[in-house]
Amino acid sequence: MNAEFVKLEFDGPIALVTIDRPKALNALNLQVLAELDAAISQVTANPDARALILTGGGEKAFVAGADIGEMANYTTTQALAFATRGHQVLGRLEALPIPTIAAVNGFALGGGLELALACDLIYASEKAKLGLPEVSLAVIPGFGGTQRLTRLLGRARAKELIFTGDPIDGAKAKELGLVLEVVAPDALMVRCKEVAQKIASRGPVAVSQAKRVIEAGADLPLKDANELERQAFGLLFGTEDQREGMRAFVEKRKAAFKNA
Ligand code: DAK
Repeated sequence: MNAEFVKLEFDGPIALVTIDRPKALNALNLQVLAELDAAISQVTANPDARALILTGGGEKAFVAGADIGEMANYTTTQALAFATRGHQVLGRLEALPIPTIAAVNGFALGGGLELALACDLIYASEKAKLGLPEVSLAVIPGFGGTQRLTRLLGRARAKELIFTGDPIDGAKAKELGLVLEVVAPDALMVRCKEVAQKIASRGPVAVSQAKRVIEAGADLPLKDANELERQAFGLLFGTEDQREGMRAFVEKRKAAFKNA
């Protein structure tokens, strides 16, 4: 991939995306968003990808936010266009049919935390600092942070983080349920790859249907959400992988799934 700030590598079934602009602590400008968008397209086009890990390049940051220098002189129209672009790209990341994991290896502030929030699972290093400090700059989160954080933590906790703008460390983020685990910096990628590999070993159609019904069901009344689950459960019995998974169990061997 010919990109300056976003690297994409495939390690077997795992897509590893690195926002790599360490001189600006991986801040998101329009170019980074465009390159991230292109990386998402490449992952979408790879039928062998089963999980995606997103992290930040360099030693200090996951992503320290939207690029403040680029935004500083935006007009209202430009700000709206920037927010539209951010929502579009993060929305595409969120809508990937494979699970996505944010490996938060340092600062995840503003747009950086919003990017992590668009992933399915968040793991953090002991060096991580997470927050939505936008009100310190007299703006509000513009890439979905007010909504995704509120859905994840509830209104009061999201309001405290957003109104104060104070960053929190990994331990506090874990206590709140924002991150799943906090591990030593050296162990972060190992842990994320372990989780990704495990997910990749499961029935791919089932994993992606599980993601779909969890996401789509979250915005529906329980009765309608359960109906989504019921339909997906039934449809999975029309897949080759369901036959293989259950036959392998009965035959006491490892299943060989085909994503079919
Ligand atoms: N943007 C641009 N450059 C950044 C940056 C950012 N968000 N964060 C850091 N950098 C740059 C610094 O300017 C510095 O560049 P040089 O001076 O070396 O050229 C370099 O990265 C290293 O940063 P520091 O020297 O500051 O490093 P420290 O270790 O001292 O401090 C820090 C690290 C993360 C505490 C500090 O850099 C910091 O406070 N950064 C800003 C964090 C922040 O406020 N993040 C939120 C950004 S606002 C919207 C759309 C989107 C958004 C809002 C509205 N609409 C369109 C409505 C989203 C907003 C945000 O994300």
